[in-house]
Amino acid sequence: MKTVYIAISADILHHGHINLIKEASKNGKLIVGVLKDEAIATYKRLPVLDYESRCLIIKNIVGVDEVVPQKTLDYTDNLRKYKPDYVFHGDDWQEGIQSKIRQNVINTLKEWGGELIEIPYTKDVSIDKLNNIVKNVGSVSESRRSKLKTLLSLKPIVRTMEAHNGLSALVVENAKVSKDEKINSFDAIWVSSLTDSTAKGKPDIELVDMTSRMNTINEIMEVSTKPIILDGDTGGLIEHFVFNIKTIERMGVSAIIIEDKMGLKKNSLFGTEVEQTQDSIEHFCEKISAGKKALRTDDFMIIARIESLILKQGMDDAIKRAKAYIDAGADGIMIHSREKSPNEIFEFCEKYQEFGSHIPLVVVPTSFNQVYEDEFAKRGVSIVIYANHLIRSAYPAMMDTANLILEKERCLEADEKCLSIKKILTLIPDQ
Ligand code: SPV
Ligand code: MG
Repeated sequence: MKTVYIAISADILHHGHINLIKEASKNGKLIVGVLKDEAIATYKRLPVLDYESRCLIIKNIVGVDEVVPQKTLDYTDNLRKYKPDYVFHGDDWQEGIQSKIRQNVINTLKEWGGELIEIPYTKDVSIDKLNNIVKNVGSVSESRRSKLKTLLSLKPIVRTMEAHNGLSALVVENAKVSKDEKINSFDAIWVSSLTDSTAKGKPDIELVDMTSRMNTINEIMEVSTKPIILDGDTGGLIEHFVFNIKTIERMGVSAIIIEDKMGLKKNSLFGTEVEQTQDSIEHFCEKISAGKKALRTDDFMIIARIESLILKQGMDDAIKRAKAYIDAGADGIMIHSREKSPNEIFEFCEKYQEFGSHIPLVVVPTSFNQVYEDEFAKRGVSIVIYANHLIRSAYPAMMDTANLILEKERCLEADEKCLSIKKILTLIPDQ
Protein backbone atom coordinates (compact mmCIF):
# COMPACT_ATOMS: atom_id res chain seq x y z
CA MET A 1 0.00 0.00 0.00
CA LYS A 2 1.36 3.40 -1.01
CA THR A 3 1.32 6.34 1.38
CA VAL A 4 0.29 9.86 0.51
CA TYR A 5 1.00 13.04 2.48
CA ILE A 6 -0.69 16.42 2.46
CA ALA A 7 -0.24 19.40 4.80
CA ILE A 8 -3.06 21.67 5.74
CA SER A 9 -3.78 24.40 8.30
CA ALA A 10 -7.49 23.54 8.35
CA ASP A 11 -8.58 26.81 9.89
CA ILE A 12 -10.75 27.66 6.91
CA LEU A 13 -11.92 24.60 5.01
CA HIS A 14 -13.53 24.82 1.59
CA HIS A 15 -14.42 22.45 -1.25
CA GLY A 16 -10.91 22.89 -2.72
CA HIS A 17 -9.49 21.11 0.35
CA ILE A 18 -12.09 18.36 0.10
CA ASN A 19 -11.13 17.88 -3.55
CA LEU A 20 -7.44 17.65 -2.59
CA ILE A 21 -8.17 15.07 0.12
CA LYS A 22 -10.36 13.08 -2.28
CA GLU A 23 -7.74 13.02 -5.04
CA ALA A 24 -4.88 12.26 -2.63
CA SER A 25 -6.71 9.42 -0.88
CA LYS A 26 -7.29 7.61 -4.19
CA ASN A 27 -3.56 6.94 -4.32
CA GLY A 28 -2.98 5.18 -1.00
CA LYS A 29 -3.07 5.60 2.75
CA LEU A 30 -3.53 9.34 3.40
CA ILE A 31 -1.55 11.04 6.18
CA VAL A 32 -2.54 14.64 6.82
CA GLY A 33 -0.05 16.95 8.53
CA VAL A 34 -2.05 19.59 10.39
CA LEU A 35 0.00 22.75 10.92
CA LYS A 36 0.61 23.60 14.56
CA ASP A 37 -0.32 27.11 15.76
CA GLU A 38 3.39 28.06 15.85
CA ALA A 39 3.76 27.26 12.16
CA ILE A 40 0.69 29.24 11.14
CA ALA A 41 1.71 32.18 13.35
CA THR A 42 4.97 32.55 11.44
CA TYR A 43 3.26 33.63 8.23
CA LYS A 44 -0.45 34.18 8.64
CA ARG A 45 -2.95 35.55 11.10
CA LEU A 46 -3.36 33.43 14.22
CA PRO A 47 -5.73 30.53 13.61
CA VAL A 48 -9.27 30.98 14.87
CA LEU A 49 -9.67 27.31 15.83
CA ASP A 50 -7.17 25.68 18.16
CA TYR A 51 -4.95 22.84 17.00
CA GLU A 52 -7.01 20.06 18.61
CA SER A 53 -10.24 21.27 17.00
CA ARG A 54 -8.57 21.52 13.61
CA CYS A 55 -7.28 17.94 13.95
CA LEU A 56 -10.68 16.65 14.99
CA ILE A 57 -12.28 18.13 11.89
CA ILE A 58 -9.66 16.65 9.55
CA LYS A 59 -9.80 13.20 11.23
CA ASN A 60 -13.51 13.03 10.43
CA ILE A 61 -13.23 13.77 6.75
CA VAL A 62 -13.76 10.79 4.45
CA GLY A 63 -10.47 9.62 2.95
CA VAL A 64 -8.21 10.71 5.83
CA ASP A 65 -6.41 7.76 7.46
CA GLU A 66 -4.10 9.48 9.90
CA VAL A 67 -3.57 12.98 11.29
CA VAL A 68 -0.12 14.07 12.46
CA PRO A 69 1.27 17.41 13.67
CA GLN A 70 3.40 19.48 11.30
CA LYS A 71 5.47 21.88 13.40
CA THR A 72 6.91 24.09 10.65
CA LEU A 73 5.77 25.43 7.29
CA ASP A 74 8.57 23.38 5.81
CA TYR A 75 7.60 19.73 5.19
CA THR A 76 11.10 18.21 5.45
CA ASP A 77 10.97 16.76 9.00
CA ASN A 78 7.60 15.10 8.48
CA LEU A 79 8.51 13.81 5.04
CA ARG A 80 11.67 12.13 6.37
CA LYS A 81 9.63 10.64 9.21
CA TYR A 82 6.76 9.22 7.14
CA LYS A 83 8.57 8.75 3.80
CA PRO A 84 5.40 9.04 1.68
CA ASP A 85 5.34 7.85 -1.91
CA TYR A 86 3.41 10.96 -2.91
CA VAL A 87 2.83 14.47 -1.66
CA PHE A 88 -0.28 16.16 -3.02
CA HIS A 89 -0.72 19.93 -3.29
CA GLY A 90 -2.64 22.45 -5.41
CA ASP A 91 -0.70 23.89 -8.33
CA ASP A 92 -0.83 27.42 -6.88
CA TRP A 93 2.56 27.39 -5.13
CA GLN A 94 4.91 27.10 -8.11
CA GLU A 95 5.70 30.79 -7.94
CA GLY A 96 5.73 33.31 -5.17
CA ILE A 97 6.21 33.06 -1.49
CA GLN A 98 5.72 29.29 -1.14
CA SER A 99 7.96 28.25 -4.05
CA LYS A 100 10.96 27.51 -1.79
CA ILE A 101 8.87 25.25 0.40
CA ARG A 102 7.73 23.45 -2.76
CA GLN A 103 11.33 23.02 -3.93
CA ASN A 104 12.29 21.53 -0.55
CA VAL A 105 9.43 19.02 -0.88
CA ILE A 106 10.68 17.95 -4.32
CA ASN A 107 14.29 17.63 -3.11
CA THR A 108 13.37 15.68 0.01
CA LEU A 109 11.07 13.27 -1.83
CA LYS A 110 13.95 12.46 -4.21
CA GLU A 111 15.83 10.86 -1.27
CA TRP A 112 13.55 7.78 -1.55
CA GLY A 113 12.03 8.24 -5.01
CA GLY A 114 8.82 9.93 -3.86
CA GLU A 115 6.85 12.22 -6.10
CA LEU A 116 5.05 15.56 -5.82
CA ILE A 117 1.67 15.57 -7.53
CA GLU A 118 0.01 18.90 -8.16
CA ILE A 119 -3.66 19.14 -8.90
CA PRO A 120 -5.36 22.18 -10.45
CA TYR A 121 -6.11 24.81 -7.85
CA THR A 122 -9.84 25.21 -7.26
CA LYS A 123 -10.51 28.45 -9.09
CA ASP A 124 -14.00 29.29 -7.87
CA VAL A 125 -12.99 29.75 -4.25
CA SER A 126 -11.45 32.96 -3.01
CA ILE A 127 -9.35 32.10 0.01
CA ASP A 128 -8.42 35.80 0.18
CA LYS A 129 -12.05 36.75 0.55
CA LEU A 130 -12.62 34.10 3.23
CA ASN A 131 -9.44 35.17 4.99
CA ASN A 132 -10.57 38.78 4.97
CA ILE A 133 -13.83 37.85 6.65
CA VAL A 134 -11.97 35.95 9.38
CA LYS A 135 -9.35 38.69 9.65
CA ASN A 136 -12.03 41.28 10.27
CA VAL A 137 -13.55 39.14 12.98
CA GLY A 138 -10.07 39.01 14.51
CA SER A 139 -9.75 42.77 14.47
CA VAL A 140 -12.53 43.55 16.94
CA SER A 141 -11.19 44.86 20.25
CA GLU A 142 -11.73 41.71 22.27
CA SER A 143 -9.87 39.27 20.07
CA ARG A 144 -7.18 41.72 18.98
CA ARG A 145 -6.26 42.59 22.56
CA SER A 146 -5.50 38.99 23.51
CA LYS A 147 -3.33 38.31 20.44
CA LEU A 148 -0.09 39.59 21.95
CA LYS A 149 -0.20 37.14 24.86
CA THR A 150 -1.05 34.33 22.45
CA LEU A 151 1.89 35.22 20.22
CA LEU A 152 4.21 35.39 23.23
CA SER A 153 3.21 31.84 24.07
CA LEU A 154 3.76 30.61 20.51
CA LYS A 155 6.81 32.42 19.18
CA PRO A 156 10.39 32.58 20.42
CA ILE A 157 10.38 36.33 19.72
CA VAL A 158 7.57 38.70 18.75
CA ARG A 159 8.75 40.84 15.83
CA THR A 160 7.26 44.32 16.12
CA MET A 161 7.38 47.24 13.66
CA GLU A 162 6.34 50.85 14.15
CA ALA A 163 3.36 52.44 12.44
CA HIS A 164 2.33 56.08 12.66
CA ASN A 165 -0.75 56.22 10.42
CA GLY A 166 -3.04 54.06 8.30
CA LEU A 167 -0.64 53.69 5.39
CA SER A 168 2.36 52.62 7.47
CA ALA A 169 0.05 50.21 9.35
CA LEU A 170 -0.83 48.62 6.01
CA VAL A 171 2.88 48.12 5.36
CA VAL A 172 3.33 46.39 8.73
CA GLU A 173 0.19 44.34 8.12
CA ASN A 174 1.06 43.18 4.61
CA ALA A 175 4.87 43.00 4.37
CA LYS A 176 5.95 39.38 3.83
CA VAL A 177 9.26 37.86 2.76
CA SER A 178 10.06 34.27 2.00
CA LYS A 179 13.38 33.32 3.54
CA ASP A 180 14.93 29.84 3.66
CA GLU A 181 12.16 27.56 4.88
CA LYS A 182 10.14 30.34 6.47
CA ILE A 183 7.80 33.13 5.53
CA ASN A 184 8.67 36.20 7.60
CA SER A 185 6.14 38.85 8.54
CA PHE A 186 5.65 41.26 11.44
CA ASP A 187 3.74 40.02 14.45
CA ALA A 188 2.76 43.27 16.12
CA ILE A 189 2.58 47.04 15.68
CA TRP A 190 4.44 49.61 17.79
CA VAL A 191 2.72 52.97 18.06
CA SER A 192 5.84 55.00 18.76
CA SER A 193 5.72 58.42 20.39
CA LEU A 194 8.70 59.49 18.27
CA THR A 195 7.19 58.56 14.93
CA ASP A 196 3.62 59.59 15.85
CA SER A 197 4.99 63.03 16.84
CA THR A 198 7.33 63.28 13.84
CA ALA A 199 4.53 62.43 11.41
CA LYS A 200 2.66 65.42 12.84
CA GLY A 201 5.72 67.68 12.59
CA LYS A 202 6.03 67.85 16.38
CA PRO A 203 8.90 67.07 18.77
CA ASP A 204 8.80 63.89 20.88
CA ILE A 205 8.13 65.58 24.24
CA GLU A 206 4.64 64.33 25.16
CA LEU A 207 3.32 67.37 23.28
CA VAL A 208 1.09 65.20 21.07
CA ASP A 209 -1.56 64.50 23.69
CA MET A 210 -3.37 61.26 24.49
CA THR A 211 -6.48 62.25 22.50
CA SER A 212 -4.36 62.70 19.41
CA ARG A 213 -2.45 59.46 20.09
CA MET A 214 -5.80 57.66 20.33
CA ASN A 215 -6.79 59.05 16.93
CA THR A 216 -3.61 57.57 15.49
CA ILE A 217 -4.35 54.22 17.15
CA ASN A 218 -7.86 54.26 15.70
CA GLU A 219 -6.54 55.01 12.24
CA ILE A 220 -4.11 52.09 12.53
CA MET A 221 -6.75 49.76 13.94
CA GLU A 222 -9.14 50.41 11.09
CA VAL A 223 -6.79 48.98 8.49
CA SER A 224 -4.92 46.28 10.41
CA THR A 225 -5.46 43.21 12.58
CA LYS A 226 -2.13 42.73 14.36
CA PRO A 227 -1.80 43.36 18.09
CA ILE A 228 -0.77 46.88 19.10
CA ILE A 229 1.86 47.88 21.65
CA LEU A 230 1.50 51.52 22.61
CA ASP A 231 4.44 53.72 23.56
CA GLY A 232 2.84 55.42 26.56
CA ASP A 233 5.83 57.74 27.24
CA THR A 234 5.94 58.36 31.03
CA GLY A 235 2.25 57.47 31.44
CA GLY A 236 1.77 61.02 32.79
CA LEU A 237 0.28 61.73 36.19
CA ILE A 238 -0.91 58.63 38.04
CA GLU A 239 -4.34 60.26 38.34
CA HIS A 240 -4.53 60.54 34.54
CA PHE A 241 -2.84 57.23 33.80
CA VAL A 242 -5.54 55.16 35.49
CA PHE A 243 -8.17 56.69 33.22
CA ASN A 244 -6.21 56.59 29.99
CA ILE A 245 -5.20 52.98 30.47
CA LYS A 246 -8.82 51.87 30.70
CA THR A 247 -9.67 53.63 27.46
CA ILE A 248 -6.69 52.10 25.69
CA GLU A 249 -7.55 48.64 27.00
CA ARG A 250 -11.16 49.03 25.83
CA MET A 251 -9.98 50.08 22.37
CA GLY A 252 -8.29 46.69 21.93
CA VAL A 253 -4.65 47.70 22.39
CA SER A 254 -2.65 44.76 23.82
CA ALA A 255 0.06 46.49 25.85
CA ILE A 256 1.37 49.85 26.96
CA ILE A 257 5.02 50.54 27.67
CA ILE A 258 5.68 53.33 30.15
CA GLU A 259 9.15 54.68 30.94
CA ASP A 260 10.48 55.61 34.35
CA LYS A 261 11.05 59.30 33.67
CA MET A 262 9.59 62.46 35.19
CA GLY A 263 8.88 66.01 34.08
CA LEU A 264 9.52 67.10 30.51
CA LYS A 265 10.23 63.88 28.65
CA LYS A 266 12.77 63.96 25.85
CA ASN A 267 13.54 61.09 23.51
CA SER A 268 15.81 58.45 25.07
CA LEU A 269 18.17 58.45 22.12
CA PHE A 270 19.40 61.90 23.22
CA GLY A 271 20.72 60.10 26.32
CA THR A 272 22.48 62.49 28.68
CA GLU A 273 22.90 65.18 25.99
CA VAL A 274 19.65 66.74 27.24
CA GLU A 275 18.32 67.11 30.74
CA GLN A 276 16.09 64.20 31.71
CA THR A 277 15.03 63.07 35.16
CA GLN A 278 14.46 59.46 36.14
CA ASP A 279 11.47 58.70 38.33
CA SER A 280 12.01 57.26 41.81
CA ILE A 281 11.50 53.51 42.15
CA GLU A 282 8.73 54.07 44.70
CA HIS A 283 6.75 56.51 42.58
CA PHE A 284 7.06 54.45 39.38
CA CYS A 285 5.99 51.29 41.24
CA GLU A 286 2.97 53.18 42.49
CA LYS A 287 2.11 54.08 38.88
CA ILE A 288 2.41 50.44 37.76
CA SER A 289 0.24 49.17 40.65
CA ALA A 290 -2.40 51.85 40.11
CA GLY A 291 -2.51 50.97 36.40
CA LYS A 292 -2.85 47.24 37.12
CA LYS A 293 -5.74 47.89 39.50
CA ALA A 294 -7.57 49.96 36.87
CA LEU A 295 -7.51 47.21 34.23
CA ARG A 296 -10.59 45.16 33.39
CA THR A 297 -9.04 42.18 31.58
CA ASP A 298 -6.13 39.76 31.98
CA ASP A 299 -5.15 40.26 28.35
CA PHE A 300 -3.76 43.77 28.62
CA MET A 301 -0.12 44.15 29.62
CA ILE A 302 1.66 47.00 31.36
CA ILE A 303 5.33 46.88 30.43
CA ALA A 304 7.77 48.91 32.52
CA ARG A 305 10.63 50.56 30.66
CA ILE A 306 13.91 51.11 32.45
CA GLU A 307 15.95 54.18 31.50
CA SER A 308 18.92 53.54 33.85
CA LEU A 309 21.34 52.59 31.07
CA ILE A 310 20.24 55.54 28.90
CA LEU A 311 20.79 57.91 31.83
CA LYS A 312 24.11 56.27 32.86
CA GLN A 313 22.85 55.13 36.24
CA GLY A 314 24.55 51.75 35.93
CA MET A 315 23.63 48.08 35.60
CA ASP A 316 22.91 47.58 39.30
CA ASP A 317 20.30 50.32 39.22
CA ALA A 318 18.70 48.80 36.11
CA ILE A 319 18.50 45.37 37.74
CA LYS A 320 17.19 46.76 41.02
CA ARG A 321 14.45 48.56 39.13
CA ALA A 322 13.50 45.49 37.08
CA LYS A 323 12.98 43.51 40.30
CA ALA A 324 10.95 46.31 41.91
CA TYR A 325 8.75 46.84 38.83
CA ILE A 326 8.00 43.12 38.54
CA ASP A 327 7.07 43.08 42.23
CA ALA A 328 4.76 46.04 41.61
CA GLY A 329 2.90 43.95 39.00
CA ALA A 330 4.58 44.81 35.67
CA ASP A 331 3.68 42.26 32.97
CA GLY A 332 6.91 42.89 31.08
CA ILE A 333 10.18 44.80 31.26
CA MET A 334 11.73 46.88 28.51
CA ILE A 335 15.43 47.62 28.85
CA HIS A 336 16.73 50.44 26.70
CA SER A 337 20.24 51.47 25.62
CA ARG A 338 21.72 53.88 23.09
CA GLU A 339 25.12 52.21 22.93
CA LYS A 340 26.29 51.00 19.53
CA SER A 341 27.53 47.82 21.15
CA PRO A 342 24.93 45.39 22.52
CA ASN A 343 27.16 44.43 25.46
CA GLU A 344 25.24 46.22 28.21
CA ILE A 345 21.94 44.86 26.87
CA PHE A 346 23.39 41.33 26.81
CA GLU A 347 24.68 41.76 30.35
CA PHE A 348 21.23 42.87 31.47
CA CYS A 349 19.65 39.86 29.69
CA GLU A 350 21.98 37.50 31.53
CA LYS A 351 21.21 38.98 34.94
CA TYR A 352 17.50 39.19 34.11
CA GLN A 353 17.38 35.47 33.33
CA GLU A 354 18.34 34.83 36.96
CA PHE A 355 15.19 36.43 38.40
CA GLY A 356 12.84 37.58 35.61
CA SER A 357 11.08 34.20 35.56
CA HIS A 358 8.69 34.27 32.62
CA ILE A 359 8.05 38.01 32.54
CA PRO A 360 8.67 39.01 28.90
CA LEU A 361 11.70 41.16 28.16
CA VAL A 362 11.54 43.81 25.42
CA VAL A 363 14.38 45.47 23.48
CA VAL A 364 14.47 48.30 20.94
CA PRO A 365 17.66 47.82 18.90
CA THR A 366 17.81 51.21 17.15
CA SER A 367 21.45 51.75 18.23
CA PHE A 368 22.66 48.17 18.69
CA ASN A 369 21.25 47.32 15.28
CA GLN A 370 23.72 44.57 14.33
CA VAL A 371 22.03 41.92 16.50
CA TYR A 372 19.87 39.28 14.81
CA GLU A 373 16.49 38.34 16.25
CA ASP A 374 17.69 34.77 16.90
CA GLU A 375 20.49 36.06 19.11
CA PHE A 376 18.06 38.13 21.18
CA ALA A 377 15.72 35.16 21.49
CA LYS A 378 18.59 32.95 22.72
CA ARG A 379 19.33 35.52 25.39
CA GLY A 380 15.75 35.45 26.62
CA VAL A 381 14.29 38.48 24.85
CA SER A 382 10.60 38.01 23.98
CA ILE A 383 9.76 41.14 21.99
CA VAL A 384 11.94 43.07 19.55
CA ILE A 385 10.71 46.48 18.40
CA TYR A 386 11.88 48.23 15.22
CA ALA A 387 10.77 51.56 16.58
CA ASN A 388 11.20 54.14 13.83
CA HIS A 389 12.32 52.53 10.58
CA LEU A 390 9.31 53.18 8.38
CA ILE A 391 9.25 56.93 8.94
CA ARG A 392 13.05 57.17 8.78
CA SER A 393 13.02 55.52 5.36
CA ALA A 394 10.00 57.46 4.08
CA TYR A 395 11.43 60.91 4.85
CA PRO A 396 14.61 60.73 2.74
CA ALA A 397 12.59 59.23 -0.13
CA MET A 398 10.19 62.19 -0.01
CA MET A 399 13.05 64.69 0.26
CA ASP A 400 14.83 63.20 -2.77
CA THR A 401 11.70 63.48 -4.89
CA ALA A 402 11.03 67.06 -3.74
CA ASN A 403 14.62 68.08 -4.50
CA LEU A 404 14.57 66.39 -7.89
CA ILE A 405 11.49 68.36 -8.98
CA LEU A 406 13.14 71.59 -7.75
CA GLU A 407 16.27 70.78 -9.66
CA LYS A 408 14.57 69.82 -12.93
CA GLU A 409 11.73 72.33 -12.73
CA ARG A 410 9.38 69.58 -13.95
CA CYS A 411 8.18 66.21 -12.64
CA LEU A 412 9.11 63.76 -15.42
CA GLU A 413 12.34 62.56 -13.75
CA ALA A 414 10.64 62.21 -10.38
CA ASP A 415 8.17 59.71 -11.82
CA GLU A 416 10.85 57.02 -11.80
CA LYS A 417 11.04 57.22 -8.03
CA CYS A 418 7.27 57.06 -7.65
CA LEU A 419 4.60 54.40 -7.52
CA SER A 420 2.61 54.53 -10.77
CA ILE A 421 -0.73 56.35 -10.68
CA LYS A 422 -2.45 53.06 -11.50
CA LYS A 423 -0.82 51.40 -8.49
CA ILE A 424 -1.52 54.22 -6.04
CA LEU A 425 -5.17 54.28 -7.14
CA THR A 426 -5.56 50.59 -6.43
CA LEU A 427 -3.24 50.35 -3.42
CA ILE A 428 -6.13 50.79 -1.04
CA PRO A 429 -9.04 48.49 -1.93
CA ASP A 430 -12.59 49.90 -2.02
CA GLN A 431 -13.65 47.75 0.88
C1 SPV B 1 9.76 55.62 20.49
O1 SPV B 1 9.76 54.91 19.47
O2 SPV B 1 9.14 56.66 20.60
C2 SPV B 1 10.53 55.17 21.67
C3 SPV B 1 11.73 54.35 21.49
O3 SPV B 1 10.18 55.56 22.75
S1 SPV B 1 13.06 55.42 21.46
O4 SPV B 1 12.86 56.40 20.38
O5 SPV B 1 14.27 54.65 21.24
O6 SPV B 1 13.15 56.11 22.74
MG1 MG C 1 8.79 57.12 22.72
